Amino acid sequence: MSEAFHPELEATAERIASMEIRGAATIAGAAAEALATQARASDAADPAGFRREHRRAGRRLYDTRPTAVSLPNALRYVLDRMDGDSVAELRASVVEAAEAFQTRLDRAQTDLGEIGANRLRDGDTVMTHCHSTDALACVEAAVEQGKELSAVVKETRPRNQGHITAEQLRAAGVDVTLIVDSAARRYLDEVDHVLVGADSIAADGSVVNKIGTSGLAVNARERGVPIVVAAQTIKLHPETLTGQTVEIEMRAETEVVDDETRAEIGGVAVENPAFDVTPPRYVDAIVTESGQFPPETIVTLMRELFGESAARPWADSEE
Ligand code: RI2
Repeated sequence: MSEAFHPELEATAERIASMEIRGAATIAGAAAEALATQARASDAADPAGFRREHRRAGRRLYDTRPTAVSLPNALRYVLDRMDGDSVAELRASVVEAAEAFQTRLDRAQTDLGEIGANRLRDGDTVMTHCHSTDALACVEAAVEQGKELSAVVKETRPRNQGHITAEQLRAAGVDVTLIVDSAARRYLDEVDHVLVGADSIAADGSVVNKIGTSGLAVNARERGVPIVVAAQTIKLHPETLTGQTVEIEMRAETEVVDDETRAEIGGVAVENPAFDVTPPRYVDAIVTESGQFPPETIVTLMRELFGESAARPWADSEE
């Protein structure tokens, strides 16, 4: 099986691309686990073959979705720790790094939740967009502290991840009202916070999150409602430190209109960008496991964590 992808790694890659596995933190954990599966089953003949196989496996995972930086950051974490003089040592290093990554991920979300919960007062109402486990962790921690909360949940077209948020908040004991995306401004006067997650955060504090976040933030600012972004530090995009931009994923038009509707409408273009960019001036705070930050200061944390360089330990496409 040397140099081939393990069927489970291939399945994980396909499930990330199809969004069966979705959400930036969940994708990161799944990618790290897939590398561990590849390592456990590897029959590479020598250390060089093992390294090549895992750099290629990293590339397979990297190519699934372009926007959430948690995916390449997970690959960096595991592949940078691939170390040893024998296949057995290399295998152990990859498995150990993947396990450590998952532990850090879980701990970061718990710590972030505690910090985010401090912003929420008993009786507050939050407005959410899409489904973010980091954002949910803040609400769940506040509920555990005994605070009673309500939520206005945007359905989040085209894939309606707001339904997942509605279900999970309801299960946590939150009073939930589901609205269509275009009703958001009407309800902003009734909420105390806009609370969203992030797929990537750029060095200038721009927040890349589910399409519709930037319009919501502009409207919330106009209404005087604070915009809080819950994002653990694996959402910080190190390549933006050197001026690179974050690629916005364009998804299939079939997510927006089915074939029948498409035929009825006739010859129009359909575009389906999955994410947008909210400029830092519309964001009040970024809540991470290391504390909460005004967006303009996030670059300091990013430098501390990543230095000035962001290596790409996965294989180049021609390898
Ligand atoms: P957590 C999601 O993207 C949403 O944009 C959400 O805000 C973000 O990932 C972060 O999710 P998608 O995978 O890591 O649904 O907070 O396209 O769970």
